Amino acid sequence: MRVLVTGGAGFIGSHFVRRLLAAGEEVVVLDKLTYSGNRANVPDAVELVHGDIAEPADVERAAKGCEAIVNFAAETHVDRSILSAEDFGRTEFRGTQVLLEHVRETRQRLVQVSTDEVYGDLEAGGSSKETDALNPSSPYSAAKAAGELLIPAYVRTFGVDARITRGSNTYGPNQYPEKFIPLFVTNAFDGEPLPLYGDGRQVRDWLYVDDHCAGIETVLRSGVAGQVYNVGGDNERENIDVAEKLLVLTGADRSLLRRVDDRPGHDRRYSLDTAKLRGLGWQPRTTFEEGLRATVEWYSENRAWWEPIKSGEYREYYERQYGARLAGSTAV
Ligand code: NAD
Ligand code: TDX
Repeated sequence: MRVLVTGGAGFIGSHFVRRLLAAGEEVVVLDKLTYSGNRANVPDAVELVHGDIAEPADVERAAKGCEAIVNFAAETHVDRSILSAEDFGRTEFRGTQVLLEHVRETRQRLVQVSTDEVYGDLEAGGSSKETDALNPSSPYSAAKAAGELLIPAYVRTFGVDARITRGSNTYGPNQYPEKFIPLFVTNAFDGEPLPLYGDGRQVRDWLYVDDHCAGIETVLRSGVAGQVYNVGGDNERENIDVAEKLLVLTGADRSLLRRVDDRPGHDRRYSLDTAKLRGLGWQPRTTFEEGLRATVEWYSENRAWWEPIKSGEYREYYERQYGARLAGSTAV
């Protein structure tokens, strides 16, 4: 099979590319190389088309000869969507529509990589099922939901073969250091503060990147057109618990952990019911302990990957996001 992986120079997309190559498939990457896209994530043997999923000509050029498209391309950070949401709407809604118009013509299979955040947050107890209503609460998750809603419409109206995955919080090597785990790990290595939002009792369901990719591959190969599949780690943790584990694994001093002002609209808890995907033979295989250890080890051994990232544009973002927060921070 020849597969177009859009957003394949990012975190999860690049792991998916390597997974398909290992399975003997042919891969093409289409990526806009935004701040989080990184050529170094794409294996040399893979053709990288520098372009935008919201541009029909770029999609047509990259998708030529492919049987399927797996769409990872997105603006992916909730905090950035709160600072400025413009690119989120364009890539997610316009970009997904361009991909759908393309497969409407070519009849290629499309897998849309979405997120557990489209369900909105849940009280303690209970998990989101694929049939639950979408109730997003951040500009990021609202954009993801808006793009996703086009999928069933094109399936019903034009009979395209499109499927949706909704993954939970993913972690592992190559994740851009704006997200919680790589931010805390790299800051701990540099002796910089670890900014914990609010009371730190928010719950995320952590999923190792290989397990997320295995779930997407299962949906690509064995899923049913028009269907949605949750991909969760069955691994719900409070942020404070994850932060404490990272302090131990990095050997950092506890005094680095700082309580800062909360994220506006901060979702309290996500939880996924994964029975449907498990019914196709998938299950998460990496324990949180193994996955976190491997992740911390990777960041420790690959400073050359993340040190250049933490300068320039990143520093500007960091100052906007954390400058005032850290100035007013308190001990945890
Ligand atoms: P990432 O930010 O590391 O990668 C996103 C990639 O998309 C980058 O390479 C970027 O250059 C590219 N991109 C952005 N806009 C584009 C455009 N218009 N055209 C082409 N390429 C574009 O993000 P990630 O964490 O790897 O997330 C990948 C996908 O998985 C996203 O759709 C995200 O919503 C979803 N997801 C992520 C998580 C998570 O915890 N990281 C969980 C569930 C779902
Ligand atoms: O500095 C921080 N301090 C902090 O306490 C950061 C960056 C985060 N947090 C908290 C906020 C969340 O409760 O940690 C938790 C995880 O935060 P993020 O890594 O920003 O992830 P989240 O907002 O949960 O969204 C992620 O999971 C779903 C991804 O970024 C999305 O792309 C994905 O769809």
